[in-house]
Amino acid sequence: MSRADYIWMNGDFVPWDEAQVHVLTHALHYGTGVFEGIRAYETERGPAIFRHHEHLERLKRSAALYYMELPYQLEKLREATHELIARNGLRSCYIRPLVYRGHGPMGLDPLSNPVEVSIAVWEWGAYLGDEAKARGVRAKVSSWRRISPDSLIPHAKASGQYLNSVLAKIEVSHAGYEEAILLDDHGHVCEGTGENIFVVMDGKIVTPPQTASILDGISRRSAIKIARDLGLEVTERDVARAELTLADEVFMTGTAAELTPVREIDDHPVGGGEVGPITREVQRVFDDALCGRAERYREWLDVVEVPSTV
Ligand code: PPE
Repeated sequence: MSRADYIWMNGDFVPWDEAQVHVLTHALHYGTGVFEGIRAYETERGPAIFRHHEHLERLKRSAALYYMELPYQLEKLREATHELIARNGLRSCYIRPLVYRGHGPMGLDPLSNPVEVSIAVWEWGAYLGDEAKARGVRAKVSSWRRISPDSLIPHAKASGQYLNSVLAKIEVSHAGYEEAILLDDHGHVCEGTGENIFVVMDGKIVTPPQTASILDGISRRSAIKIARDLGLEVTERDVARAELTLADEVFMTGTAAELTPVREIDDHPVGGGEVGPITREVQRVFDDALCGRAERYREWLDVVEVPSTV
């Protein structure tokens, strides 16, 4: 992992190696944290954060679902992120805000533990491997089901919930695949360990709905908007497992993975095993939007203003 010089912790810019917590931090024991994954890209106008506001809003909502009130206004977190990118001299980076229950009383009632906030930034290259975006990944349906809304909150991006993704990821990587696809508790297709999923059939795009235990991905929303703007039909409906292998094309979206094609699922080549034309087209516009090359989606970019104090 590449490092940066500073991490923002509870209002201060702390040197990377000094950004530490106590071993009795509540979130370390019980997973009581929520986080975001955001990316900034180098654009003509400087580093620009993709859909920053939407990510910060989701962070606040995730925190609220676990009864945590953010001790900072979102605008303050936005400014801190700008300054952090500038202080670290980064042109493009991954951004990881984390809101978590800190050191305080032990036990499952977290309500008197402090709510702490940190933001880290670092350069993070191809998430699913160097060839993933160009050629697609090999995926396998995991034996683990995605967390159910009966016991957790699929819509919250909460630290503890990621044990589910961790199990699925370990399972498929031991089996030699690059990514896992999880089914929901009804056996419908849900999503990847860190990506939403789309299938293309007969020229139309289908993706699992909000009720299928997905995370409401911001890249997902962007891909849906882009595809519709391209004149493509996008339907949100339950997807049967078999449709994954019957599909002409499959792709995944996520902040870390961006738009990544899937070329094989459960040892079946998807379509002809080559990246299909609809995936290519949506991916092309998506990448243009990320890097500020698409005029139409400029409003999605929060250009980093370097504060005069840096
Ligand atoms: N589902 C899950 C479970 C998920 O973690 C992500 C993002 C998505 C869907 C896509 O959401 P969005 O990024 O808003 O389009 N996963 C983040 C964490 C990855 C990690 O390894 O950590 C990410 O992509 O940043």
